[in-house]
Amino acid sequence: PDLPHLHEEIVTCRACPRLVDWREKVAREKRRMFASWTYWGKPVPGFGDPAARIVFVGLAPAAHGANRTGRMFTGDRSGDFLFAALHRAGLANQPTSTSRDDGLALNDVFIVAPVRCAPPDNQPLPEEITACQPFLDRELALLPNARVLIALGGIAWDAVLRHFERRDLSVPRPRPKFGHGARAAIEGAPLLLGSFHVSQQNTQTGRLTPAMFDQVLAVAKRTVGF
Ligand code: DU
Ligand code: SF4
Repeated sequence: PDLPHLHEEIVTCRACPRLVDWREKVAREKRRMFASWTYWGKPVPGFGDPAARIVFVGLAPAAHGANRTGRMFTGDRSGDFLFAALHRAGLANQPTSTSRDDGLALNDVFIVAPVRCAPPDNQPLPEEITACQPFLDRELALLPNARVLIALGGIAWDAVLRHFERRDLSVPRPRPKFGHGARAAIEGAPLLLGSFHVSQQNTQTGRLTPAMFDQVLAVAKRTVGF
């Protein structure tokens, strides 16, 4: 019915045996540099401004990032890149994010993901994406002001199109294709924008530069009139 209740439901989910095992094993074994942490080790709910007009759709928690801190993109390299960009754009009050109580607040932005538990090798299985889709559907339904959805990668893009279909919106066939800078304007839906994911694999190799990401953010801000 509301975000806090949905979030309680999300964090207690154990529907995917492989992911429950993995998230808890990582939380027990930890990484040496985080030995003093009590890892979150549970599903990760969305985070940000509930009145957001711009919504990011990621992939899944990182084993030693959100699976440790309990907050989307908090405590890993993807988050370093993302929050720095949001801060440059005036959408976050600080450029870094290290823990759930670090004072970070997003302005007009909310962050969700199609898979809420850290997957081995950052690769969820199709049945795990399917199992988690209702949480995405329900969380997006509880963001009444969302006008732009930014899909970080192809898995997010596909999950958003499935979400639109489940809302009986008319998604063209063949479906619009994901790419960096791709757009899908579907009647009755928020504008869907594609961006390469902010993972190290993209940002350390130059596949995704800060300038490329800022460009997508600029389109989103222009669309909502930020
Ligand atoms: O307790 P609260 O003000 O509803 O905030 C919960 C949580 O959401 C807090 O960690 C900050 C974040 N947040 C935000 O990022 N942007 C907002 O506009 C409001 C809350
Ligand atoms: Fe539940 Fe989603 Fe985690 Fe699967 S991935 S256990 S559906 S929260």
